[in-house]
Amino acid sequence: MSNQPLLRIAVQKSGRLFDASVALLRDAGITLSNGSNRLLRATASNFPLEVIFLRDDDIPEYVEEGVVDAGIVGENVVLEKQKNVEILERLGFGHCRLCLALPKNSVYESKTSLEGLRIATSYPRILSGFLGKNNIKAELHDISGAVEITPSLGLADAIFDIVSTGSTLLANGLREVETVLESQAILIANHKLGDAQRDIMQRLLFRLHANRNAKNHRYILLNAPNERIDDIIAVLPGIKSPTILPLAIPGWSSLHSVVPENVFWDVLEKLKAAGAQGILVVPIERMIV
Ligand code: PRT
Ligand code: ZN
Repeated sequence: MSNQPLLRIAVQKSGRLFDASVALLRDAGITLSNGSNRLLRATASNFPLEVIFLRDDDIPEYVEEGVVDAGIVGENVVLEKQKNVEILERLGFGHCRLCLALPKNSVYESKTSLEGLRIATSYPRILSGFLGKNNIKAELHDISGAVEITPSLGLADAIFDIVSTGSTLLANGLREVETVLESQAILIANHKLGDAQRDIMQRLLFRLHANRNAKNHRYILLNAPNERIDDIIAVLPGIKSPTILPLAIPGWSSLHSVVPENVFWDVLEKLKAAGAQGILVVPIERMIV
């Protein structure tokens, strides 16, 4: 290897975030070619990046200490570890929430119902913060796994744990009573990145933003009689203004525009009502705004 500067990024070695983290880099045009130590690290062949595979619990500390420059990890882990790292980006995968749950037949009226309970969790710091903020005193049991079964074993009255679909709670006869934190995978970085690493990070972020914008938008093409163009433009929330091209048939035009994904069904209905015909909606590969 040359001694060209590299950005070292930590990714979960195996587990729920692994596939999406690797896909995020791949979609940013980064090809990972595994070196000799293939289980621990991989270097990119076409971008100055080295990926170090770690347990997610270790990532915040490694980033804080500068062993790696950056990391992809759940926000829940970053907040629990209380490491001093910079949060650069929410990545849109690994969504979950940290919730308090009680046996389904127990009484729960408000947060004060938690007073004096034994609560089992792997997230004692986040839980203490929540209880402290609400002036609730409870007995915390710090448990590293299988938190959901502790109430049925008589070890706890409540749990504080990660929930995604809620089926694990249901299977253990528990019900969610409070959501304390909404979490997703985030990109974190060391506070004191060198100039070269910061530049590489900017290039990576540029690519991630181009992909995210593309995913959040659709390209719309439609035909319309010229006299309807003003009405149609009025319902198009385009990035700037739509492109208008004449059709071979006199008096008709083709309009092209970019529409946010979350509103495009509404926009389609309005376009049709405004006289648009032959509407095409296509995905966008990359989008730089
Ligand atoms: O080995 P390593 O330490 O790296 O991994 P890990 O076992 O600590 O973590 P892992 O791979 O389970 O999760 C990594 C991250 O994924 C978490 O820190 C969260 O940010 C995120 N995430 C998203 C989840 C879930 N969804 C999730 N559902 N983490 C855990 N769960 C658990 C949940 O606690 C429950 O026990 O999955 C189970 C199923 O959830 P339900 O609600 O869908 O039934
Ligand atoms: Zn872990």
